[in-house]
Amino acid sequence: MKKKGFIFDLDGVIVDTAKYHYRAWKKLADQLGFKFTHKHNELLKGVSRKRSLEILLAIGKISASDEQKEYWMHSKNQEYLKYIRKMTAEEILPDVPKVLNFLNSNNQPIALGSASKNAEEILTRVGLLKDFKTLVDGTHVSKAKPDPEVFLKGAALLGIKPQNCVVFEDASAGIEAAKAAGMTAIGIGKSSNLPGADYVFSDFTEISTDFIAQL
Ligand code: B16
Ligand code: MG
Repeated sequence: MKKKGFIFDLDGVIVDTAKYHYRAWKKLADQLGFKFTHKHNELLKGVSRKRSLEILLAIGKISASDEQKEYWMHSKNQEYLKYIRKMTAEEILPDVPKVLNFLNSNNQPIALGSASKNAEEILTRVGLLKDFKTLVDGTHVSKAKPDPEVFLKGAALLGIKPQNCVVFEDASAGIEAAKAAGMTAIGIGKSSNLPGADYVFSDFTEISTDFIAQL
């Protein structure tokens, strides 16, 4: 198998942390006195914490000082961490270990490319940290997806040219970022939500190792 770089998004690809983000943001919305629905939560997928708060406050038609926003982001994250700290390997999405093991046993380097500042904690909790050669997360990037920064940094750290990298993403902004980086973009989810992806699968159970080997 030809050497390539493989870059995985975290939330929606490796684990489903969107439900925990939802509960934590909903608690804040409840305190602020407005409704925050599952449909609203879709708008926050793949988006940074700061941008998520801005979207949430726009839904509630609330304006606030930067200091107040910092405080709300901190308290939301404290609430989110309560859920994260209870995560186990059982929450890894189906067949993700199959793909990671296949890549590692074929000496294909793997990076994480996530917007989350909690990425290392999550991978540690579910026992997958050892599978990654490098992590690029929300603590390392200044420009959020759809900017390609997160994936270009991942490629550089893997020492693989962007055109030889493959990205797995569940968010449309992430697919856009991967394509802007000149990479092969594999969407995980519904093709109607992931325009521009080179391939789309509903989850890793649909991705065979033969398919990965011929990429
Ligand atoms: P945190 P990903 C993203 O993860 C989530 O999809 C998004 O909903 C969240 O706001 C963002 O991480 C930041 O997360 O508050 O933990 O820094 O999909 O890029 O892996
Ligand atoms: Mg995601």
